[in-house]
Amino acid sequence: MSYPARPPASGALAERPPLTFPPGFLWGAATAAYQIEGAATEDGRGPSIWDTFSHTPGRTVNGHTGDVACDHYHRLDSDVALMAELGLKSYRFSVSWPRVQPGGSGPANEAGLDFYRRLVDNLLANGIEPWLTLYHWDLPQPLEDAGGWPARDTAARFADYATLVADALGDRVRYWTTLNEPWCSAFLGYGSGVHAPGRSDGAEAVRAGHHLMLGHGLAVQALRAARPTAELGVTVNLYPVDPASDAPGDVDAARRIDGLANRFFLDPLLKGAYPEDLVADLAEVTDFGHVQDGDLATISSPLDVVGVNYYSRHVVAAPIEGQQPEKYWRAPSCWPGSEDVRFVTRGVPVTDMDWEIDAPGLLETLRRVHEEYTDLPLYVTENGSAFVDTVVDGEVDDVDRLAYFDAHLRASHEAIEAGVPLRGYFAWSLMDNFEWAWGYTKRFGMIHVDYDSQVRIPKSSARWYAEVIRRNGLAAQ
Ligand code: IFM
Repeated sequence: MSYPARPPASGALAERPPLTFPPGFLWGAATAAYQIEGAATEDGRGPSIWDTFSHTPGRTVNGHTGDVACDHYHRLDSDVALMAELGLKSYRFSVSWPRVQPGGSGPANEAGLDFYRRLVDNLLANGIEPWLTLYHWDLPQPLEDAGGWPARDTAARFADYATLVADALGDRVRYWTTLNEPWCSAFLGYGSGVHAPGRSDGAEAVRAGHHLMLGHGLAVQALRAARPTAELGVTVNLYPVDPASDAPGDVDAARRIDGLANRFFLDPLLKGAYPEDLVADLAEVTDFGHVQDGDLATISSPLDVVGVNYYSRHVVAAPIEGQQPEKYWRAPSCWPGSEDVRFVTRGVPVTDMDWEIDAPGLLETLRRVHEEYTDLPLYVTENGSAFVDTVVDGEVDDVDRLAYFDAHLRASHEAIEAGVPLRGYFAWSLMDNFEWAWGYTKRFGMIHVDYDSQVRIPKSSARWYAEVIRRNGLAAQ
């Protein structure tokens, strides 16, 4: 088997016809609380696992932390003005759990909620639909101290927190996402340990994944009860997983990694069951004794939308004795029970994250979710790329990022033509921000941020995206 044909990955845009998206297509941009807000100790905010992790020497590049980040907490008005200039139809942000519940339980910290009330009101005043994510990785530290996501009780705490946010904002927020990328929370946070809280134990990662999904299900039930007209969903990060060849060992490696990366979440959330082959693959890691009667019914509580985050494809091959996979999310213990599978690089263009650029993978992913899992409306809730940007005469000409967006929007359009009910697209990210373990060394934004002065400069990609939104599609090139 050879790899599917790949598009030109970056650089100048190829000659292409114009494309128009369906009326009402929701054009957005996304961020997350810990990545942009700063104000880490203000107005009663408590510590999260990311505060603890980033302040632990050696955990993030250059010891970077989210203490100040983009100082969005103090620049809310001017940042929303930038969104309005872009013409965004929607803005996807996350609520910081430790701002709302500093200890992870108990009554709400009203000062923390006030920040989100102001944000939402400001968005609405500018005609921008708020899209609220409840959990983008910043677990209150006291809950981690009590066991974190591997502990079942954390799921119940999450539903309580969801209720507090629904009570405060449910009258003006229509779109609610429970979790962002539970794979990262579980397998990077508790498996490889390259993300907070930095624990490294395959069985705990599997338990964390289950309790994240249980928390999602309980939160969906709580939100549904509190706000019956809200549109509820979850966001998963998905990858096509290809075998490097037709050799049975490579095909089996692809099955295993697809199980851990994609089906671990898609099947319980949308089909109400763990895949049998995955459970068998994990037999030496866990007996799934943490799964209680009724959990899977809760986890698969009916949703209104599904969010897909897409960045790249995995190509994998059978283990070679003595050879270990390399780094970051390829780190071995992200893949409990399949640590020895090799991740193959194909030599196609990559972003500054070293992630291969693969726009057809987005089409494949959207089609798969629709054809194998659900008829629900889908949204690309994140898609984007890090590149090294340079400010020249006060401008940032990020042609590679722009080409990345262009290629992935064309793939999104193709998905719609193929019958996928794709209703919106959120660029990651509105602005450069704290890229987790990479600190501020990776830039994903359409808006450049100078972290010393906090000056924002819309890059070429931002101006281009504004035109895409204005036209509801792509111009001919
Ligand atoms: O920055 C992250 C984001 O927080 C979650 N999805 C992937 C992005 C790029 O790594």
